[in-house]
Amino acid sequence: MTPLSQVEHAVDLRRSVGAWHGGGPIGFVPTMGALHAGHERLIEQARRECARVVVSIFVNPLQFDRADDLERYPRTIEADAAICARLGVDLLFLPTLQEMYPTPPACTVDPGTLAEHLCGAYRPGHFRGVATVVLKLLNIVGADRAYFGEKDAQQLAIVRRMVADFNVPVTIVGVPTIREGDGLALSSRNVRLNAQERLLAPRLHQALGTADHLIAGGNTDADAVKNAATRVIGSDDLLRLEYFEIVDPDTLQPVEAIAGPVLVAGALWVGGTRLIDNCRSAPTSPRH
Ligand code: PAJ
Repeated sequence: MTPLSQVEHAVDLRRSVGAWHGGGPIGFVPTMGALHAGHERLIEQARRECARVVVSIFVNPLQFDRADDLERYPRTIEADAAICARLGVDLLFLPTLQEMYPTPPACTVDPGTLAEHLCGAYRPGHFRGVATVVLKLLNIVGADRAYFGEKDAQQLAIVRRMVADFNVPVTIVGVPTIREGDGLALSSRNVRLNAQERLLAPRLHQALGTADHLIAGGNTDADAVKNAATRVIGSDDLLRLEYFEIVDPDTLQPVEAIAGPVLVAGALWVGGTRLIDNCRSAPTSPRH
């Protein structure tokens, strides 16, 4: 196993990665740190499929629509580096704010209608920030394969489309969501949940399960499915459902009559923490 190297500057990263070209596929896992088993799953898959693996950690201010969320975002660099070393990552890219944005960018990536619904409707500018930083990172790293979690389904769909629209020479690999035993999707923000909130947090996953069951069972009326599924969340002073939508998995536009595969996605506030989750469903998919 090659020891984990850390670089801060894009020019150093390019030099290291440049020396690897021709020696097998280079894998890239972009993250914002506070690594957990979900990130580990991405890194492990990259490790299996690629000769070299680069992980980046950069808490991207451009994608935070709330200053308090950026401020409170967990930062655990030493533990993250230890995880990367354990998983056999070759290179850890830790750019500073100055490195990524020496000046505020004049050109940014507009994800268009892909950001109209789901999280995009509630987080203005968020996906512009995500797409912009991902394009920069993909250009800096020059990997053959880049790994993204299905947990952030809108992000994954936007990255896939951006890479196609801009002819970025990289294969985007989607990786299934890693969950706690009770179904809660792992997230760096879960550490903010107190004991009472933690008990309520799996409700979103339960609602998605109900939607999946109804769709698999042949229910084609999206409104009826949404109504039945969101009832599962129930009412509690600590819970506020931000959205629960059924959309086309590629265009991310709302679907009214379910005739094929769909993406069911929701955002639930549990106390002061916003959780997101989703599932892919299809009328023919096996029942749960
Ligand atoms: P971050 O939230 O750190 O997530 C990094 C990657 O890990 C993303 O592709 C995300 O979908 C994936 N991930 C997070 N939780 C997961 C889980 N429970 N199971 C599987 N994969 C999971 O997403 C970002 O960072 C940023 O937006 C980024 C792409 C790095 C751009 O700044």
